[in-house]
Amino acid sequence: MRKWKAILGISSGIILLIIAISFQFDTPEPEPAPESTTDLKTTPEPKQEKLTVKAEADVIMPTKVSRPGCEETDSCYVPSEISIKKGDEIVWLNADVAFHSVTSGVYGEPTDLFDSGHLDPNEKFSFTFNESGVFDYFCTLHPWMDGQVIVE
Ligand SMILES: [Cu+2]
Repeated sequence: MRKWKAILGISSGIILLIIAISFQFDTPEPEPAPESTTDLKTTPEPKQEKLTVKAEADVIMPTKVSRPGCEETDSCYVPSEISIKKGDEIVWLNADVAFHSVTSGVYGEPTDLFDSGHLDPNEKFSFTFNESGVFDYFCTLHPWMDGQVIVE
């Protein structure tokens, strides 16, 4: 009888071993790492450059020139004196928060060459100089504001 028990014990041991091995084979393999080709290639959004209002200008009217003081440093129009060639255009920009004008002549004695009228903040005015000479201009609202265009 001992012999049978031993055989039974061995065989049951073998069965358990087989079960254990098969169980090991059944264990699911670790899932393969996601292939790099499946990466969603996100196309970078094109950088939208903000359209700056900062327009190109040759002469600007800076802030606070609606009060006297800028004439002391000659900075009511910047630059207050500009030299160009005949046929060139000058663009003025009102970079102030107040109205200004670009008017040919001197205060009290305007000439008929050009007059921007009242320029709103951020508004521009341009004029093409087709004659050579020295052209004074001023602001009709602020007597202390003056500038000069030299056309060669
Ligand atoms: Cu002004």
